[in-house]
Amino acid sequence: PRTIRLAEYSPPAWLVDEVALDIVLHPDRTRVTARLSMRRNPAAAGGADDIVLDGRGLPLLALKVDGRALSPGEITKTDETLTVPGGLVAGRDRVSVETETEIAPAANTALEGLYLSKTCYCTQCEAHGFRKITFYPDRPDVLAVFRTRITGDPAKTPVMLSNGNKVGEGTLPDGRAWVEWHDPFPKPAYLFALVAGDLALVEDSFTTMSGREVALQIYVEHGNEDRTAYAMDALKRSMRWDEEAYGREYDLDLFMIVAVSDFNMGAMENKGLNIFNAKYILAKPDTATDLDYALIEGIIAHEYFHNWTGNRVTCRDWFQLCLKEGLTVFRDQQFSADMRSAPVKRIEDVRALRARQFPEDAGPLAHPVRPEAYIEINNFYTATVYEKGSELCRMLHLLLGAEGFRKGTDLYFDRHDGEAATVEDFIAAMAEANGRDLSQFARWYSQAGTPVVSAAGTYDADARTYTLDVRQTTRPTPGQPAKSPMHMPMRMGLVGEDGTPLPLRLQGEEQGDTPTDRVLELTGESHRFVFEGVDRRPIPSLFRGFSAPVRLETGLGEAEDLKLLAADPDPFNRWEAGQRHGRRRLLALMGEALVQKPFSGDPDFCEGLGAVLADEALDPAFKALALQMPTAHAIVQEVTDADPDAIFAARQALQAEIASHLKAPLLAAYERLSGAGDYSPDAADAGRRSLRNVALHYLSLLDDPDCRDLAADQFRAADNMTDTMAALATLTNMETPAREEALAAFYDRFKDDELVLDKWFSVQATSWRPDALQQVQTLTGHPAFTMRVPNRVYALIGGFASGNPVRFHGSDGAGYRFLADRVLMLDKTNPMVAARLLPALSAWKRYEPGRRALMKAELERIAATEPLSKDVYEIAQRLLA
Ligand code: HT7
Ligand code: ZN
Repeated sequence: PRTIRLAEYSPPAWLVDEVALDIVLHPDRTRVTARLSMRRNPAAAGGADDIVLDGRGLPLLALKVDGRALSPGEITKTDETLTVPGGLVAGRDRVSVETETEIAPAANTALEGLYLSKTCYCTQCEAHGFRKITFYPDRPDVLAVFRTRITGDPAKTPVMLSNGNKVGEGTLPDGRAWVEWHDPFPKPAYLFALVAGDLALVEDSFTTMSGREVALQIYVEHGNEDRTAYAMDALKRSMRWDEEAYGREYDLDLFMIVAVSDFNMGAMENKGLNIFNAKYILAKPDTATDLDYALIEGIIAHEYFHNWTGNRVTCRDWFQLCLKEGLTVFRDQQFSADMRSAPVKRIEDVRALRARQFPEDAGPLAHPVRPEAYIEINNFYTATVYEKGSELCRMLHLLLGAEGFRKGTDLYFDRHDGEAATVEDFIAAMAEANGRDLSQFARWYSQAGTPVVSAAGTYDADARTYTLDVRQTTRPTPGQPAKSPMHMPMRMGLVGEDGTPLPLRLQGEEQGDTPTDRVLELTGESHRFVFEGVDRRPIPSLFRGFSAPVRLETGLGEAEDLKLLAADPDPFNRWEAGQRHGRRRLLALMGEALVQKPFSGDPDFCEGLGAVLADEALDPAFKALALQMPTAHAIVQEVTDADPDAIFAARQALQAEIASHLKAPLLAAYERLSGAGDYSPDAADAGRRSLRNVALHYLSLLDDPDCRDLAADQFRAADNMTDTMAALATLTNMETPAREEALAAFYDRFKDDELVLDKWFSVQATSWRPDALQQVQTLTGHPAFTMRVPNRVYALIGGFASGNPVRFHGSDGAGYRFLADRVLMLDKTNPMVAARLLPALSAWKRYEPGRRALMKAELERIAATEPLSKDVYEIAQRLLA
């Protein structure tokens, strides 16, 4: 397969001003006629003036250039492109190119291009789906105005949607219906969308800041109308927030969202017609968990925010993906922080970053936020591009301040509205709007790997000074052996033993209003900061709020971490200190097991956690996070020759110790938090449920008559899906007849609800019982299981491979074999989803020799298989390199 390189970018020789699509729907023979009004690109290098259209696996039924039909001998056609030689259009600056082709949506199992989700036609064009629909220069730097006519059987597709505004509709003499849509905003083909089916409509409206009325429409399967209220509300809040926070107003008179059951990813920001995985739209209390609600809110916001960051200003090429994704993730994180608790949201985001992006940056799949080469762009919709991309925006926000950041985005939108931009354009706008030099900062986009920052402090009681030395290094990553220092903000404070904030006056600064929390900028390999007027030995609280995406070696000991856990005024670092100590404990327990010592205890840590639990001033959602110990995945990142059984045993021991030490307060909290009254998905109620369910988790680890029936009782009494699932997950791990009863009752109640059934599959996939793999294998034969629906695959296969750190890694390698078999099976029908399962093996080099060899063997087996999609081939190669 061919490698595409950023360095080889060249502008298109021909642009498209307007495209008229005529699509006549049929499951096996959809006719697509496309008339492109093309113009020579004045910015192109010249010479290469062939007209090259992408078209993947499309038959060419007819081709006209300026009205003249061309014969096959006059053009060049491959399975990927159609080329009209420049000689045929010599001397002409504008040409019209008309093609006709035929496609089979019902046979499209890859879910890219035009496909059928059940009986509903829908599209997914990012990144390269449009070329599976018609011949077109399918690249994001070609922006055109689209006019789309759709014809279909009104009995089967009474709803026919595309981007923009509906400008006409009618009925043909043979009874078929047609509609015509016109999108006045020039856009790249990846933002094209079409939906046609028998769908129910839920309507609302929004008045923009300039007083325009926008019709809001959510289309769902009939029967799901009562599950759209939260999504609609989240949409209206997103629209208002973007006006208030960024001055961005919606630009069309209609905004549509469609929920579909079959979708490879979460959602898609097509202009004026967002298409969503139904999982991120549909919610009511008895079917959706608090996490589902939070994801719906965040993803609705994310796709809506793309209207400016991605659509109005789009990307020049796919290497610039972080330009729209990183910035849009940052905006959706800011939105959710404003809607909910900002510290809790920050902790959750950092947890996700560490769980998904840090391993990526530390392993064979490491790549810069702006990659420089790819074989299959679908493989680069990664945590690095999205989540680390967002962290880079967050650092700019901190370095420039909220106002400076806003000045930068204003300039970026003013300058590039209607254009396809680059990361350089974004950085230039930020730098110029603020009079700052961001050239070193830009390195974050091109240098992969997570910097390690180590800190060491010394206190001089006589001089009342505290000297802080910090040093940064970044380990080599694939293709980047040597690293340079990064420009990063370090938000920090110094606190006394009881958490008292101490003044932060650097040597040479004037006395006066001294802050107790400030941002220092690191640019070199090492820095020394000398703080004066420090009247007692401080504990440094560094990278508050996780102010830069680094691994921090604090140099702090147990006692200091326990003090920060008790009293750091920065909530993020308070949580962080607890996690650091939890990790320390887990590593110690693993060490004890290795030399066959009985597990030691740590009553001080348990007391520290108990104090957090008892603190009336703390948000329950924060307490829930603070009480959870580092995950097994996190520990794998910390050790060499990881042994999943040892990690599991240490985690169970540590949690059991915490549970037995805190049994009384956990039970009291469990009782106190048992919510009465109507369910609300808001952050406060969700936080209380979260803490109660953490308590349930701990208490269920105890072999104690007071706790034994809690999960089964909760399962029976629950009136919302959050509590139901927490109880079911707990029961699924247990050896009790209540387990089978609960699983059967759940299935019976929800067997016709596909989104809830996914939860039933995934809860069994993630069970830590020794027979989990066997259960998963059995479930692949369940009548409700299918490899054709991505959500189901992610729930069962993905749940097992990525969400079951102990049983997936069984020492006989059966888990790895199972995953590889499923990846190979899926590769034949849906390569994108197949490739997204593979990173479950990406940390293979971190495991002990036995597992390492077994994982490697499965990767080699995959890599040696023929034929293999580009998607799976590329990931397997990179994992083995
Ligand atoms: N921009 C969207 C990405 C996406 C996608 C990419 C490749 C294949 C299928 C896809 N579905 C959605 C979603 C987003 O980040 O907003
Ligand atoms: Zn996005």
